[in-house]
Amino acid sequence: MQRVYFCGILPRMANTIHRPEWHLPESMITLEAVFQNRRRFLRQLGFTGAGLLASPLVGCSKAETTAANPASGAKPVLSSTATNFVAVTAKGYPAPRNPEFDPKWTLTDGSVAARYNNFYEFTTNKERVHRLVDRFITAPWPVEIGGLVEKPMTLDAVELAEMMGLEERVYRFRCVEAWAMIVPWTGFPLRKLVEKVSPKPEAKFVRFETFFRPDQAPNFRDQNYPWPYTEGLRLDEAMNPLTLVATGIYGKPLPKQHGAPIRIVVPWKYGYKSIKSIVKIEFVAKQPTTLWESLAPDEYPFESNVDPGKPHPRWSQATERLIDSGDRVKTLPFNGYGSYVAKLYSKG
Ligand SMILES: Nc1nc2c(c(=O)[nH]1)N[C@H]1C(S)=C(S)[C@@H](COP(=O)(O)O)O[C@H]1N2
Ligand SMILES: [Mo]
Repeated sequence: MQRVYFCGILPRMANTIHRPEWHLPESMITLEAVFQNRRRFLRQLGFTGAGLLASPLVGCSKAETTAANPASGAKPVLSSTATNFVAVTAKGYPAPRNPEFDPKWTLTDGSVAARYNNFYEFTTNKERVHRLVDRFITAPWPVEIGGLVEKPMTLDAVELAEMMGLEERVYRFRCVEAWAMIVPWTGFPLRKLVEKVSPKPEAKFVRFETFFRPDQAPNFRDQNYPWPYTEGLRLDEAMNPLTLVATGIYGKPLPKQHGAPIRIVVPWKYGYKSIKSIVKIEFVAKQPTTLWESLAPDEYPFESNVDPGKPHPRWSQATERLIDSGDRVKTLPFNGYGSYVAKLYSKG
């Protein structure tokens, strides 16, 4: 048996043994390059004042401090990738927070979330993704929306965001590996986009596809997976008001490691359903094949709703670890979103 960190035993594709790679803590890496980058960027914008250089560019948005984590007030953080700098000029940011999704939960530290990512196109090592995204080009970014619809369209991710309008929502996020975070996403409900393209009556599922550019992300060549990464939802899941098309996080456009420039967020399902850096959205009649389901159907089935009572074949799903505090908390059915979605799965 051979193991991969997230997705474990891969019956058909397994030909590599993945071991964890331990890295120097971020604090031991020189910040000089980051500082120079930032200076160059601000100069391009015509800012030279020292005052500006002292302000944080990456929102480290702790909504509040807690007893468990008393030192978690807003603290300045230097960005680890040049990507984050795009944020300063982007239109529509920060977007107004939707009061329906403004819970009084403590947000995960944004700099921790930006350095702990699953993005297998780059590497299977969550702590290294943010350092491997430099060659990834995220603008321009045409998104093709088609299949069984009356009004197919192809437009740039930036135009799409402008057309749909942006809002912010704080959501819980639960990876199948039993880690979790609470983050503010910026985006718009997928439902709005579905209505714009008018699905035909035969359309029953939505299929999503990520970019496939071996010259821009190293793991396309290194890992023998059935690329590109694909995912899917039933049409009623896609239409649920919770399903978000995200273009930003922590009040800024998505950094590359979080799936720039456009991704899906499905908060009641395991994280792998929340597909990143989407190039294609297709309406189809049959349940589409997804990358993880094709690799290990028993472990990563199509539906994949968060369920503490249903263990993964190789580990319990009863609890989860918050990535910044390390606190272990109980996992909730549908990741706490049962009032929105349980009805989608009740028979009769
Ligand atoms: N294209 C693509 N999308 C992806 C993944 C991936 O490897 N490639 N990983 C998924 C998994 S397993 C998780 S947990 C989330 C992680 O999102 P984050 O890095 O923004 O926290 O992205 C999901 N979307
Ligand atoms: Mo995940």
